[in-house]
Amino acid sequence: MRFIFFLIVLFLVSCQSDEQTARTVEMFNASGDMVGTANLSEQPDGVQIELQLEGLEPGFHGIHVHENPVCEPPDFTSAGNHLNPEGNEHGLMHPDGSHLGDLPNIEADDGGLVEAELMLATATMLDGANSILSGEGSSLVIHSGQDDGVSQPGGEAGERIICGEILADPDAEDEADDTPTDPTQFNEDQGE
Ligand SMILES: [Cu+2]
Repeated sequence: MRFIFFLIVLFLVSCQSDEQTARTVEMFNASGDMVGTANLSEQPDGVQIELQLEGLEPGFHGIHVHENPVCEPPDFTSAGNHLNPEGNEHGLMHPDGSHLGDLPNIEADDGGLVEAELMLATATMLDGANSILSGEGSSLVIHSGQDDGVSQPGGEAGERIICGEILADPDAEDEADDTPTDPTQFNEDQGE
């Protein structure tokens, strides 16, 4: 019994240290509310994304990995363009496509819920030119409308409504949060 307990602990510890190949990303809407999660894990043929979301308009929504790990509501333009290290055209149905960050549309049910399992083909978490954690990282962005799979530059998928930061170093941000507020900075913020 004690040995089994030891195995379980070992398993949990090894999961935690595996941050570079598996990761949970928190997803936020334009009001700053957390509306779900995306579990990322590296597989032989790409990065798998297990998505659970609530509060969407029923129907299809475009979803892409964007190039900056910065989700500033309400418009999330801070996320930048689609992740596209190879300089391709946008769209999974485009003959000269696609962007590394292109994904198939997701569908929200009548209750606004999404439960989907997607594959970001040929991407890796950490290694090589197709890494989604290269530089500072990237972001996962969901749009108000459906991606048509061919229009440039973004499939006419409409506004960005949900965003999650895929940070290269998530611990760095935690440390920043723990730092006491700099009173000088506070004064500067007040002056704006
Ligand atoms: Cu997008």
